[in-house]
Amino acid sequence: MMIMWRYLRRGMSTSTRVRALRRSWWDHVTPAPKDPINAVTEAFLADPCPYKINLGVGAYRDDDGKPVVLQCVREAEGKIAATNFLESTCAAISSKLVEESAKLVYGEDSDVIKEGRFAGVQALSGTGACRLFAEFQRRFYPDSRIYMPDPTWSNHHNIWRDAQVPIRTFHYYHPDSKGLNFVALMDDVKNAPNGSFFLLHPCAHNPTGVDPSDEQWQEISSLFKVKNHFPFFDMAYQGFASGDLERDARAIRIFLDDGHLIGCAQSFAKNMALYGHRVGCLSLLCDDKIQAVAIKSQLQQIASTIYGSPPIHGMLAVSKILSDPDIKAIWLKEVKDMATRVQRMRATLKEALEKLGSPLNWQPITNQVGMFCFSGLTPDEVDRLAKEFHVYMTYDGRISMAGVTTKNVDYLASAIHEVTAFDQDGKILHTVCA
Ligand code: PLA
Repeated sequence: MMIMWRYLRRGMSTSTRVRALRRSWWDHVTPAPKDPINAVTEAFLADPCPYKINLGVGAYRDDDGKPVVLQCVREAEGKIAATNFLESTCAAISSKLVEESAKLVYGEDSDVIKEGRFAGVQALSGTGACRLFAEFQRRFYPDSRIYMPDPTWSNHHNIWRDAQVPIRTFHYYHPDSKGLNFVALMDDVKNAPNGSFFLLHPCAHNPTGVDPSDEQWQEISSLFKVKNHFPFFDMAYQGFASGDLERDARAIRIFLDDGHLIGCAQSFAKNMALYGHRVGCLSLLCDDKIQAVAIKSQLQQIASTIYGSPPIHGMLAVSKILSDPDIKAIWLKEVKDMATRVQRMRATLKEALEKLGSPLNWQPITNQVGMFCFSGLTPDEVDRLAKEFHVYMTYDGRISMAGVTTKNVDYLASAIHEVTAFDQDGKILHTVCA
Protein backbone atom coordinates (compact mmCIF):
# COMPACT_ATOMS: atom_id res chain seq x y z
CA MET A 1 0.00 0.00 0.00
CA MET A 2 2.83 2.31 0.95
CA ILE A 3 4.60 1.55 -2.34
CA MET A 4 1.43 2.15 -4.34
CA TRP A 5 0.96 5.51 -2.62
CA ARG A 6 4.51 6.57 -3.43
CA TYR A 7 3.99 5.79 -7.13
CA LEU A 8 0.68 7.60 -7.19
CA ARG A 9 2.26 10.64 -5.66
CA ARG A 10 4.98 10.66 -8.29
CA GLY A 11 2.23 10.95 -10.90
CA MET A 12 2.96 7.71 -12.82
CA SER A 13 0.52 6.43 -15.47
CA THR A 14 -1.73 3.53 -14.44
CA SER A 15 -0.04 0.96 -16.70
CA THR A 16 3.44 1.93 -15.47
CA ARG A 17 2.21 1.64 -11.91
CA VAL A 18 0.72 -1.82 -12.51
CA ARG A 19 3.93 -2.96 -14.12
CA ALA A 20 5.96 -1.64 -11.23
CA LEU A 21 3.78 -3.49 -8.75
CA ARG A 22 4.16 -6.98 -10.19
CA ARG A 23 6.83 -8.86 -12.05
CA SER A 24 6.36 -9.36 -15.78
CA TRP A 25 4.72 -12.64 -16.75
CA TRP A 26 7.84 -13.66 -18.62
CA ASP A 27 10.69 -12.53 -16.33
CA HIS A 28 11.70 -16.11 -15.65
CA VAL A 29 11.89 -17.11 -19.33
CA THR A 30 15.47 -17.22 -20.57
CA PRO A 31 16.53 -18.07 -24.16
CA ALA A 32 16.52 -21.78 -25.01
CA PRO A 33 19.90 -23.24 -25.91
CA LYS A 34 20.51 -22.86 -29.64
CA ASP A 35 19.91 -25.92 -31.76
CA PRO A 36 23.43 -26.87 -32.90
CA ILE A 37 22.31 -27.44 -36.51
CA ASN A 38 20.16 -24.32 -36.86
CA ALA A 39 22.95 -22.29 -35.26
CA VAL A 40 25.23 -23.26 -38.16
CA THR A 41 22.64 -22.09 -40.69
CA GLU A 42 22.30 -18.77 -38.83
CA ALA A 43 26.06 -18.19 -38.79
CA PHE A 44 26.27 -19.10 -42.49
CA LEU A 45 23.46 -16.71 -43.44
CA ALA A 46 25.07 -13.87 -41.47
CA ASP A 47 28.38 -14.25 -43.35
CA PRO A 48 28.53 -11.90 -46.38
CA CYS A 49 31.43 -13.80 -48.01
CA PRO A 50 30.46 -14.79 -51.60
CA TYR A 51 32.30 -18.13 -51.52
CA LYS A 52 31.02 -19.32 -48.10
CA ILE A 53 29.96 -22.98 -47.81
CA ASN A 54 27.18 -24.41 -45.62
CA LEU A 55 27.91 -28.00 -44.60
CA GLY A 56 25.60 -27.84 -41.58
CA VAL A 57 22.06 -29.01 -42.16
CA GLY A 58 21.54 -32.29 -43.99
CA ALA A 59 19.49 -30.84 -46.80
CA TYR A 60 20.19 -32.05 -50.32
CA ARG A 61 21.69 -29.56 -52.78
CA ASP A 62 22.45 -30.08 -56.47
CA ASP A 63 25.93 -29.70 -57.93
CA ASP A 64 25.37 -25.94 -58.15
CA GLY A 65 24.66 -25.84 -54.43
CA LYS A 66 20.96 -25.14 -55.07
CA PRO A 67 17.98 -26.78 -53.31
CA VAL A 68 16.08 -29.08 -55.66
CA VAL A 69 12.46 -29.68 -56.54
CA LEU A 70 12.39 -33.26 -57.79
CA GLN A 71 10.79 -34.04 -61.14
CA CYS A 72 8.56 -36.64 -59.45
CA VAL A 73 7.19 -33.90 -57.18
CA ARG A 74 6.48 -31.63 -60.15
CA GLU A 75 4.69 -34.47 -61.96
CA ALA A 76 2.66 -35.34 -58.87
CA GLU A 77 1.74 -31.71 -58.22
CA GLY A 78 0.61 -31.35 -61.83
CA LYS A 79 -1.80 -34.22 -61.33
CA ILE A 80 -3.18 -33.22 -57.95
CA ALA A 81 -3.64 -29.54 -58.84
CA ALA A 82 -6.54 -30.42 -61.11
CA THR A 83 -8.52 -32.16 -58.39
CA ASN A 84 -10.77 -30.64 -55.73
CA PHE A 85 -10.37 -32.78 -52.65
CA LEU A 86 -13.15 -33.47 -50.15
CA GLU A 87 -12.32 -34.26 -46.53
CA SER A 88 -13.30 -37.89 -46.99
CA THR A 89 -11.06 -38.19 -50.04
CA CYS A 90 -8.16 -36.68 -48.08
CA ALA A 91 -8.60 -39.24 -45.29
CA ALA A 92 -8.53 -42.03 -47.88
CA ILE A 93 -5.41 -40.57 -49.50
CA SER A 94 -3.71 -40.26 -46.12
CA SER A 95 -4.41 -43.97 -45.50
CA LYS A 96 -2.97 -44.72 -48.93
CA LEU A 97 0.14 -42.72 -48.04
CA VAL A 98 0.52 -44.71 -44.83
CA GLU A 99 0.11 -48.03 -46.62
CA GLU A 100 2.56 -47.14 -49.40
CA SER A 101 5.07 -45.81 -46.87
CA ALA A 102 4.82 -49.05 -44.90
CA LYS A 103 5.56 -50.98 -48.09
CA LEU A 104 8.79 -49.04 -48.53
CA VAL A 105 9.91 -50.12 -45.10
CA TYR A 106 8.49 -53.62 -44.65
CA GLY A 107 8.41 -54.71 -48.31
CA GLU A 108 5.88 -54.62 -51.13
CA ASP A 109 4.62 -58.15 -50.39
CA SER A 110 5.03 -58.10 -46.67
CA ASP A 111 2.52 -60.15 -44.65
CA VAL A 112 2.21 -57.47 -41.99
CA ILE A 113 0.68 -55.19 -44.62
CA LYS A 114 -1.47 -57.82 -46.31
CA GLU A 115 -2.84 -58.92 -42.93
CA GLY A 116 -3.24 -55.37 -41.59
CA ARG A 117 -0.92 -56.13 -38.66
CA PHE A 118 0.41 -52.61 -38.35
CA ALA A 119 -0.82 -49.32 -36.97
CA GLY A 120 0.26 -46.43 -39.14
CA VAL A 121 -0.42 -42.71 -39.08
CA GLN A 122 0.73 -39.81 -41.19
CA ALA A 123 3.11 -37.67 -39.14
CA LEU A 124 4.78 -34.27 -39.28
CA SER A 125 7.86 -35.57 -41.06
CA GLY A 126 10.48 -37.57 -39.19
CA THR A 127 10.56 -35.30 -36.16
CA GLY A 128 6.81 -35.57 -35.67
CA ALA A 129 6.88 -39.34 -36.09
CA CYS A 130 9.60 -39.68 -33.44
CA ARG A 131 7.73 -37.38 -31.06
CA LEU A 132 4.45 -39.27 -31.52
CA PHE A 133 6.22 -42.50 -30.71
CA ALA A 134 7.97 -40.99 -27.67
CA GLU A 135 4.58 -39.80 -26.34
CA PHE A 136 3.06 -43.22 -27.02
CA GLN A 137 5.95 -44.91 -25.24
CA ARG A 138 5.54 -42.75 -22.13
CA ARG A 139 1.77 -43.26 -22.11
CA PHE A 140 1.85 -47.05 -22.36
CA TYR A 141 5.25 -47.84 -20.83
CA PRO A 142 5.55 -45.03 -18.27
CA ASP A 143 8.52 -46.64 -16.50
CA SER A 144 10.52 -47.37 -19.63
CA ARG A 145 13.64 -45.65 -20.95
CA ILE A 146 14.93 -45.16 -24.45
CA TYR A 147 18.42 -46.28 -25.41
CA MET A 148 19.93 -44.23 -28.22
CA PRO A 149 23.27 -44.49 -30.00
CA ASP A 150 26.17 -42.30 -28.92
CA PRO A 151 26.28 -40.08 -30.89
CA THR A 152 22.90 -39.61 -32.52
CA TRP A 153 20.93 -36.80 -34.22
CA SER A 154 21.00 -34.08 -31.52
CA ASN A 155 17.23 -33.62 -31.58
CA HIS A 156 16.59 -37.24 -30.54
CA HIS A 157 17.66 -36.24 -27.05
CA ASN A 158 15.29 -33.26 -26.99
CA ILE A 159 12.36 -35.25 -28.34
CA TRP A 160 12.46 -38.05 -25.76
CA ARG A 161 13.42 -35.63 -22.96
CA ASP A 162 10.40 -33.43 -23.70
CA ALA A 163 8.20 -36.54 -23.79
CA GLN A 164 9.63 -37.28 -20.32
CA VAL A 165 11.14 -40.60 -21.25
CA PRO A 166 14.49 -41.14 -19.48
CA ILE A 167 17.38 -41.47 -21.94
CA ARG A 168 20.30 -43.88 -21.87
CA THR A 169 22.93 -44.16 -24.57
CA PHE A 170 24.65 -47.18 -26.04
CA HIS A 171 28.11 -47.34 -27.61
CA TYR A 172 28.07 -46.96 -31.35
CA TYR A 173 31.02 -45.10 -32.84
CA HIS A 174 34.74 -45.63 -32.35
CA PRO A 175 36.64 -42.33 -32.79
CA ASP A 176 39.95 -44.11 -33.49
CA SER A 177 38.70 -46.32 -36.29
CA LYS A 178 36.01 -43.79 -37.30
CA GLY A 179 33.84 -46.90 -37.61
CA LEU A 180 31.39 -48.96 -35.61
CA ASN A 181 32.24 -50.02 -32.06
CA PHE A 182 30.38 -53.28 -32.50
CA VAL A 183 31.72 -55.09 -29.45
CA ALA A 184 30.78 -52.28 -27.08
CA LEU A 185 27.40 -51.89 -28.82
CA MET A 186 26.59 -55.57 -28.29
CA ASP A 187 27.70 -55.34 -24.65
CA ASP A 188 25.36 -52.43 -24.06
CA VAL A 189 22.47 -54.25 -25.74
CA LYS A 190 23.19 -57.27 -23.55
CA ASN A 191 23.49 -55.25 -20.35
CA ALA A 192 20.31 -53.21 -20.82
CA PRO A 193 17.38 -54.56 -18.75
CA ASN A 194 15.27 -57.08 -20.68
CA GLY A 195 12.44 -55.47 -22.62
CA SER A 196 14.15 -52.09 -23.20
CA PHE A 197 13.29 -49.66 -25.99
CA PHE A 198 16.13 -48.98 -28.45
CA LEU A 199 16.32 -46.23 -31.06
CA LEU A 200 18.20 -47.42 -34.15
CA HIS A 201 19.15 -45.72 -37.42
CA PRO A 202 18.44 -48.35 -40.10
CA CYS A 203 20.72 -46.67 -42.67
CA ALA A 204 22.93 -43.63 -43.20
CA HIS A 205 23.46 -43.05 -39.48
CA ASN A 206 23.38 -39.38 -38.49
CA PRO A 207 25.92 -37.96 -37.66
CA THR A 208 28.55 -40.67 -38.22
CA GLY A 209 27.68 -42.15 -41.62
CA VAL A 210 28.58 -45.52 -40.09
CA ASP A 211 26.11 -48.41 -40.47
CA PRO A 212 26.40 -51.98 -39.19
CA SER A 213 26.92 -54.61 -41.91
CA ASP A 214 24.09 -57.07 -42.69
CA GLU A 215 25.85 -59.70 -40.59
CA GLN A 216 26.14 -57.29 -37.68
CA TRP A 217 22.47 -56.34 -37.98
CA GLN A 218 21.67 -60.04 -37.89
CA GLU A 219 23.59 -60.42 -34.65
CA ILE A 220 21.96 -57.33 -33.17
CA SER A 221 18.53 -58.64 -34.12
CA SER A 222 19.24 -62.06 -32.57
CA LEU A 223 20.40 -60.45 -29.34
CA PHE A 224 17.29 -58.22 -29.30
CA LYS A 225 15.22 -61.42 -29.52
CA VAL A 226 17.02 -62.97 -26.57
CA LYS A 227 16.67 -59.78 -24.54
CA ASN A 228 13.13 -59.05 -25.73
CA HIS A 229 14.10 -55.46 -26.61
CA PHE A 230 11.88 -53.25 -28.76
CA PRO A 231 13.55 -51.83 -31.91
CA PHE A 232 12.38 -48.38 -32.94
CA PHE A 233 13.89 -47.36 -36.28
CA ASP A 234 14.26 -43.75 -37.29
CA MET A 235 14.35 -43.97 -41.08
CA ALA A 236 15.18 -40.41 -42.17
CA TYR A 237 17.45 -41.23 -45.12
CA GLN A 238 16.03 -44.23 -46.96
CA GLY A 239 17.79 -44.33 -50.33
CA PHE A 240 20.64 -42.04 -49.34
CA ALA A 241 23.01 -44.77 -48.13
CA SER A 242 23.06 -46.97 -51.23
CA GLY A 243 20.86 -45.15 -53.73
CA ASP A 244 18.41 -48.06 -53.52
CA LEU A 245 15.40 -47.87 -51.21
CA GLU A 246 15.10 -51.65 -50.91
CA ARG A 247 18.77 -52.05 -50.03
CA ASP A 248 18.49 -49.35 -47.38
CA ALA A 249 15.56 -51.17 -45.75
CA ARG A 250 17.66 -54.33 -45.28
CA ALA A 251 18.26 -53.80 -41.53
CA ILE A 252 14.52 -53.55 -40.90
CA ARG A 253 13.82 -56.61 -43.07
CA ILE A 254 16.34 -58.58 -41.00
CA PHE A 255 14.43 -57.70 -37.83
CA LEU A 256 11.14 -58.43 -39.60
CA ASP A 257 12.30 -61.91 -40.62
CA ASP A 258 13.26 -62.55 -37.02
CA GLY A 259 9.67 -61.90 -36.00
CA HIS A 260 10.15 -58.68 -34.03
CA LEU A 261 7.41 -56.18 -33.52
CA ILE A 262 8.98 -53.00 -34.86
CA GLY A 263 8.35 -49.28 -34.73
CA CYS A 264 9.43 -47.01 -37.56
CA ALA A 265 9.51 -43.25 -38.13
CA GLN A 266 9.77 -42.29 -41.80
CA SER A 267 10.57 -38.93 -43.32
CA PHE A 268 10.17 -37.78 -46.92
CA ALA A 269 12.12 -34.59 -46.19
CA LYS A 270 15.38 -35.85 -47.66
CA ASN A 271 14.54 -38.56 -50.17
CA MET A 272 11.79 -36.47 -51.80
CA ALA A 273 13.41 -33.13 -50.91
CA LEU A 274 10.12 -32.08 -49.32
CA TYR A 275 11.64 -30.48 -46.23
CA GLY A 276 9.10 -27.74 -45.62
CA HIS A 277 6.07 -29.88 -46.43
CA ARG A 278 6.55 -32.03 -43.32
CA VAL A 279 5.46 -35.38 -44.66
CA GLY A 280 6.24 -38.50 -42.69
CA CYS A 281 4.77 -41.64 -41.26
CA LEU A 282 4.85 -43.56 -38.02
CA SER A 283 4.14 -47.28 -38.07
CA LEU A 284 4.06 -49.86 -35.32
CA LEU A 285 3.81 -53.58 -36.04
CA CYS A 286 1.21 -55.44 -34.00
CA ASP A 287 0.26 -59.04 -33.24
CA ASP A 288 -3.09 -58.79 -35.01
CA LYS A 289 -5.58 -56.45 -36.63
CA ILE A 290 -7.52 -55.77 -33.42
CA GLN A 291 -4.36 -54.56 -31.70
CA ALA A 292 -3.53 -52.46 -34.75
CA VAL A 293 -6.91 -50.68 -34.60
CA ALA A 294 -6.44 -49.89 -30.90
CA ILE A 295 -2.91 -48.60 -31.35
CA LYS A 296 -3.81 -46.49 -34.37
CA SER A 297 -6.64 -44.84 -32.44
CA GLN A 298 -4.26 -44.01 -29.59
CA LEU A 299 -1.68 -42.51 -31.96
CA GLN A 300 -4.40 -40.44 -33.63
CA GLN A 301 -5.59 -39.27 -30.24
CA ILE A 302 -2.08 -38.16 -29.23
CA ALA A 303 -1.66 -36.35 -32.56
CA SER A 304 -5.03 -34.65 -32.28
CA THR A 305 -4.06 -32.91 -29.03
CA ILE A 306 -0.78 -31.64 -30.44
CA TYR A 307 -1.54 -30.46 -33.97
CA GLY A 308 -4.95 -31.77 -34.96
CA SER A 309 -4.29 -33.15 -38.38
CA PRO A 310 -1.24 -33.09 -40.65
CA PRO A 311 -0.88 -30.80 -43.69
CA ILE A 312 -2.61 -31.94 -46.86
CA HIS A 313 -0.55 -30.67 -49.77
CA GLY A 314 2.64 -32.67 -49.19
CA MET A 315 0.58 -35.72 -48.30
CA LEU A 316 -1.19 -35.56 -51.68
CA ALA A 317 2.12 -35.27 -53.51
CA VAL A 318 3.82 -38.13 -51.64
CA SER A 319 0.79 -40.35 -51.94
CA LYS A 320 0.68 -39.71 -55.68
CA ILE A 321 4.39 -40.42 -56.12
CA LEU A 322 4.17 -43.69 -54.20
CA SER A 323 1.01 -44.97 -55.85
CA ASP A 324 1.53 -43.95 -59.49
CA PRO A 325 4.01 -46.46 -61.01
CA ASP A 326 5.34 -44.03 -63.63
CA ILE A 327 5.97 -41.25 -61.14
CA LYS A 328 7.41 -43.69 -58.64
CA ALA A 329 9.91 -44.86 -61.25
CA ILE A 330 11.02 -41.25 -61.77
CA TRP A 331 11.42 -40.89 -58.00
CA LEU A 332 13.51 -44.04 -57.61
CA LYS A 333 15.88 -42.79 -60.30
CA GLU A 334 16.11 -39.36 -58.71
CA VAL A 335 16.95 -40.88 -55.31
CA LYS A 336 19.69 -42.90 -56.99
CA ASP A 337 21.03 -39.75 -58.69
CA MET A 338 21.10 -37.78 -55.43
CA ALA A 339 22.88 -40.59 -53.58
CA THR A 340 25.35 -41.02 -56.44
CA ARG A 341 26.21 -37.33 -56.48
CA VAL A 342 26.93 -37.43 -52.74
CA GLN A 343 29.06 -40.57 -53.15
CA ARG A 344 31.00 -38.90 -55.96
CA MET A 345 31.68 -35.89 -53.76
CA ARG A 346 33.00 -38.20 -51.03
CA ALA A 347 35.52 -39.70 -53.44
CA THR A 348 36.48 -36.29 -54.85
CA LEU A 349 36.99 -34.73 -51.42
CA LYS A 350 39.16 -37.63 -50.27
CA GLU A 351 41.27 -37.50 -53.43
CA ALA A 352 41.68 -33.74 -53.17
CA LEU A 353 42.92 -34.01 -49.57
CA GLU A 354 45.36 -36.73 -50.54
CA LYS A 355 46.64 -34.70 -53.50
CA LEU A 356 47.34 -31.80 -51.15
CA GLY A 357 49.64 -34.17 -49.24
CA SER A 358 47.54 -34.31 -46.09
CA PRO A 359 49.20 -36.80 -43.73
CA LEU A 360 45.88 -37.80 -42.19
CA ASN A 361 43.84 -40.86 -43.06
CA TRP A 362 40.82 -39.70 -45.07
CA GLN A 363 39.62 -43.19 -45.97
CA PRO A 364 36.59 -42.85 -43.62
CA ILE A 365 35.15 -40.21 -45.97
CA THR A 366 34.42 -42.92 -48.52
CA ASN A 367 33.85 -45.73 -46.00
CA GLN A 368 31.03 -43.78 -44.39
CA VAL A 369 27.68 -43.58 -46.16
CA GLY A 370 24.67 -41.32 -46.53
CA MET A 371 24.35 -37.59 -46.15
CA PHE A 372 27.08 -37.10 -43.55
CA CYS A 373 30.78 -37.53 -43.06
CA PHE A 374 31.97 -37.59 -39.47
CA SER A 375 35.32 -36.06 -40.24
CA GLY A 376 37.02 -36.12 -36.85
CA LEU A 377 37.71 -32.38 -37.14
CA THR A 378 38.00 -30.87 -33.66
CA PRO A 379 35.82 -27.96 -32.44
CA ASP A 380 38.87 -25.66 -32.78
CA GLU A 381 39.39 -26.74 -36.37
CA VAL A 382 35.67 -26.28 -37.11
CA ASP A 383 35.92 -22.81 -35.61
CA ARG A 384 38.91 -21.93 -37.78
CA LEU A 385 37.14 -23.25 -40.87
CA ALA A 386 34.29 -20.82 -40.23
CA LYS A 387 36.40 -17.82 -39.21
CA GLU A 388 39.25 -18.13 -41.69
CA PHE A 389 37.63 -19.95 -44.60
CA HIS A 390 33.84 -19.27 -44.35
CA VAL A 391 33.14 -23.01 -44.24
CA TYR A 392 30.37 -23.89 -41.78
CA MET A 393 29.62 -27.22 -40.09
CA THR A 394 28.52 -28.45 -36.66
CA TYR A 395 31.12 -28.48 -33.87
CA ASP A 396 31.21 -32.27 -33.77
CA GLY A 397 32.98 -32.13 -37.17
CA ARG A 398 29.98 -33.46 -39.11
CA ILE A 399 30.12 -32.50 -42.78
CA SER A 400 26.86 -32.50 -44.70
CA MET A 401 28.21 -33.98 -47.93
CA ALA A 402 25.14 -32.70 -49.76
CA GLY A 403 26.62 -29.20 -49.53
CA VAL A 404 29.82 -30.25 -51.35
CA THR A 405 29.87 -29.53 -55.08
CA THR A 406 32.26 -29.89 -58.02
CA LYS A 407 32.91 -26.14 -57.75
CA ASN A 408 33.64 -25.91 -54.01
CA VAL A 409 35.29 -29.27 -53.29
CA ASP A 410 38.88 -28.18 -53.99
CA TYR A 411 38.50 -25.05 -51.90
CA LEU A 412 36.98 -27.15 -49.11
CA ALA A 413 39.84 -29.65 -49.26
CA SER A 414 42.44 -26.85 -49.06
CA ALA A 415 40.62 -25.30 -46.10
CA ILE A 416 40.44 -28.63 -44.26
CA HIS A 417 44.10 -29.34 -45.07
CA GLU A 418 45.11 -25.91 -43.83
CA VAL A 419 43.39 -26.21 -40.43
CA THR A 420 44.55 -29.78 -39.86
CA ALA A 421 48.14 -29.33 -41.04
CA PHE A 422 49.05 -25.82 -39.92
CA ASP A 423 48.24 -23.62 -36.95
CA GLN A 424 46.93 -20.08 -37.26
CA ASP A 425 50.47 -18.73 -37.73
CA GLY A 426 51.25 -21.19 -40.49
CA LYS A 427 53.40 -23.49 -38.32
CA ILE A 428 53.18 -27.21 -39.10
CA LEU A 429 51.06 -29.12 -36.59
CA HIS A 430 53.04 -32.31 -35.99
CA THR A 431 50.48 -33.55 -33.50
CA VAL A 432 47.87 -34.14 -36.17
CA CYS A 433 49.91 -36.75 -38.03
CA ALA A 434 48.24 -39.60 -36.13
N1 PLA B 1 15.82 -38.24 -37.84
C1 PLA B 1 17.10 -38.03 -38.20
C2 PLA B 1 18.09 -39.11 -37.95
C3 PLA B 1 17.47 -36.83 -38.82
O1 PLA B 1 18.74 -36.64 -39.17
C4 PLA B 1 16.49 -35.83 -39.04
C5 PLA B 1 16.84 -34.52 -39.70
C6 PLA B 1 15.18 -36.11 -38.66
C7 PLA B 1 14.88 -37.32 -38.06
C8 PLA B 1 14.06 -35.13 -38.85
O2 PLA B 1 13.76 -34.93 -40.13
P1 PLA B 1 12.42 -34.21 -40.60
O3 PLA B 1 12.83 -33.00 -41.32
O4 PLA B 1 11.79 -35.20 -41.47
O5 PLA B 1 11.62 -33.91 -39.39
N2 PLA B 1 18.14 -34.04 -39.51
C9 PLA B 1 18.66 -32.88 -40.23
C10 PLA B 1 17.86 -31.65 -39.99
C11 PLA B 1 18.59 -33.12 -41.70
C12 PLA B 1 17.89 -30.96 -38.69
O6 PLA B 1 18.32 -31.47 -37.65
O7 PLA B 1 17.44 -29.83 -38.67
C13 PLA B 1 20.13 -32.72 -39.83
O8 PLA B 1 20.79 -31.86 -40.40
O9 PLA B 1 20.59 -33.45 -38.95
